[in-house]
Amino acid sequence: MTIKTDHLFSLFLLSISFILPVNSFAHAILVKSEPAKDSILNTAPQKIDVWFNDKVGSEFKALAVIDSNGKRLDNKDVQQETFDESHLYATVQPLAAGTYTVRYRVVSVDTHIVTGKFQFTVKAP
Ligand SMILES: [Cu+2]
Repeated sequence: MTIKTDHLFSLFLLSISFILPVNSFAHAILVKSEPAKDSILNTAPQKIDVWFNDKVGSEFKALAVIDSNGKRLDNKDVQQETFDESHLYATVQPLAAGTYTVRYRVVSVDTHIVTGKFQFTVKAP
């Protein structure tokens, strides 16, 4: 009985060892942004910054700011911070009051493409 249970347990450990490294090995996750997710701002931002939990690839990176009508208002100038490869930023055109969606796409160190979005709102003056 004990032997059988131990055997099952080692099989369990073995299967976990195949699953865990995939998730723990540098799959990029957005950890911070400016403006913050769902924030309400008195002043329109001129720049959008996003930070991931690990460095991301320099290729295929994308950052877009879209208004509620679907119009793109970033300057299509996404940059990666030289000394912090987990940090991307882009400048934006003057934003009127309204809610904006930020969309991002990056390549993780584990080669997985990660996409996501969040919103922020600029208050009417
Ligand atoms: Cu991954």
